[in-house]
Amino acid sequence: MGIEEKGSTNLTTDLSRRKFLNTAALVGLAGAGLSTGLAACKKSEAPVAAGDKTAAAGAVDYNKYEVRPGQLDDYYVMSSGGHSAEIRIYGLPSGRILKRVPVFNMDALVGWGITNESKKIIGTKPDGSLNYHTGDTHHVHGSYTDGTYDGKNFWVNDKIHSRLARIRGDYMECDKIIDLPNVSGFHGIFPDKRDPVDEKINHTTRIFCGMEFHTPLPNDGRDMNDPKKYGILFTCVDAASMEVKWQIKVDGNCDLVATSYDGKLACTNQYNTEGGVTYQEMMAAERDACLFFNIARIEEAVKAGKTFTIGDSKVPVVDGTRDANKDPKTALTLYVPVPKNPHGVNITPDGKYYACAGKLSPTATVIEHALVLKWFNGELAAPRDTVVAEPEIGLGPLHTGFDGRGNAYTTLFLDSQIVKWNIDKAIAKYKGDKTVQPVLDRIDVHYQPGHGFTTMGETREADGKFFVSDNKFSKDRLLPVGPLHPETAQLIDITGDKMILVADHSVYSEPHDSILVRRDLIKTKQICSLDDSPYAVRDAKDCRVERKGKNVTVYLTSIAPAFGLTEFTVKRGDEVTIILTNLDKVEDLTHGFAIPKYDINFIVNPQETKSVTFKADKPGVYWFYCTNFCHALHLEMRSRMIVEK
Ligand code: CUK
Ligand code: CUA
Ligand code: CA
Repeated sequence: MGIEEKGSTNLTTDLSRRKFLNTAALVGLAGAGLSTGLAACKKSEAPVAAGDKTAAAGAVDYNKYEVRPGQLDDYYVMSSGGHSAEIRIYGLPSGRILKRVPVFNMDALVGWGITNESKKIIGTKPDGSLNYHTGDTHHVHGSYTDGTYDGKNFWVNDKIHSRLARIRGDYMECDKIIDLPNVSGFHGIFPDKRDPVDEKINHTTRIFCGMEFHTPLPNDGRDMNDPKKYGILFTCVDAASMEVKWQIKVDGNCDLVATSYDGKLACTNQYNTEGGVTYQEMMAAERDACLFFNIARIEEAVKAGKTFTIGDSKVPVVDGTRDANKDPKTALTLYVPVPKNPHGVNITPDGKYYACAGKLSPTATVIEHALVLKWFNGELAAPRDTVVAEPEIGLGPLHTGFDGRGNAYTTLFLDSQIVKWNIDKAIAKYKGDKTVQPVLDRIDVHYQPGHGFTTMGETREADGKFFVSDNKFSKDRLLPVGPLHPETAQLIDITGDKMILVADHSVYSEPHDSILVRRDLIKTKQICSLDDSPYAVRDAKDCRVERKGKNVTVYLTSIAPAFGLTEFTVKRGDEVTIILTNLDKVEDLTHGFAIPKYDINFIVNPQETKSVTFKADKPGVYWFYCTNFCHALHLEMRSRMIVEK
């Protein structure tokens, strides 16, 4: 893969060609007049996005956004898959799907949930079956160094079973999954980012995890009919060891999570400060909260042993409830009131402000980072004094992205729009300047956007090129494929004053959140290492069958177009483990391995080792064969497993 220097993109290197196309296209249209030129087109020739006025004017040069054959995309999109429980990687601006990374789901291509290695990561019951077959991924975030992605790791939550998964950036594979103790509805997640200015450490060390659903603590049958006694925990996980370091018990609930650039604060929006159990109860208060965590103080409290534990868990827990944190000078937490059932909290790329979208209020609340620190120093009278703006932006605001030029882009679920607003203008208006208008532009999206994100927008290097709107409904935008429509991800050019809708991409159900990562920041490896596995079969001559009683181990290799054994024989009732190493070293020379009727199917990449264990309970001849087209003799790449009666 060609990695260009930082900041260099197809869009810039191809500027001259596109200028030419752009001008030519405009000249062509000018001859007939803009409007008649468009009207003369048949509908099939000029698909115009409903409600996209710029496109309707015929002024958009779509060629500009095309990724032509042989060209590479400028950005990786790391996207969650919701209840499909995976992560998807696609390219921008093309929208081409590049990979689906299985995480909490099973996947027959990779063999995720089938190989011993993946089962160990996912977790198994004593009988060897998977702990869980389902998951619900919402938020993918990357590891940071110096306030930007370093490409080393990615993390994603499982909302259903409250698990946290790590993806290694070189192979783009999940390498660790942990359970969060006593957590239900693990929703928001964010790695810390730590500026070298204030901290000796300048890379991600912790992952913060929010708990959305309040339950009895521990949830072992006590207090079930007394929701007032239910509790909520906010969890800190060590990024390197993936061990849970501490938890803090709080009032309300935790929805989305954000972290400051200086490593000092994490925060979460709360929609259920009421502690309600029905949606009506959860909507009772006019204001809920954005809750801030003073990380250094929490870690001091943990160190000082001001902790308790919950149930069987050994994780130290500190008290972050309102009553216990009334004195700002010692408080671990700050509850900033914000209207109403907020959804989404995001920090600006300059690290100065948090934008918390109102959801049931047509506002976004802007909270200043420096003022939160001042509150913790006892220098502010009230939590609301940290709020510096609360612009009205539209109906159903959910998530906000930033362009690095002082503008925010918020998804409006109810309005089906993206609204562009300026943070400084919002602050000036809040201070009393009646002449300023914070809202700069609006664009229709199709339809009901959930998350929206900008290129590099959650880093110091926000470049303000694209906004992607992940819409929850696509309705008429894509070919119908039965009752469940694909979702639309719409690509919006945000380089100018006006947002321009430039593409509709389809996305499998059901993405929630993505990060848009400049391609030079991701450095994958194409060849695995024999050292990755302690069981690697390092030479085709080492292929053999070893028996210890009923336990049989088959050592196997693959070199196109053959497996290292043309056959092996086991007996009915044996417990068989097959260890397969792909000795091919050529990039992209991946083999598959499938055994019919034994439900085994996985791939081995070059120099990779994987294993499976199963009971040989069906006598007969079974051709195990390569499932991944690898060679002119790919179909001939098959050998016999003979199971004797
Ligand atoms: S939540 Cu889905 S649209 Cu899980 Cu990030 Cu807001
Ligand atoms: Cu090996 Cu196909
Ligand atoms: Ca509420």
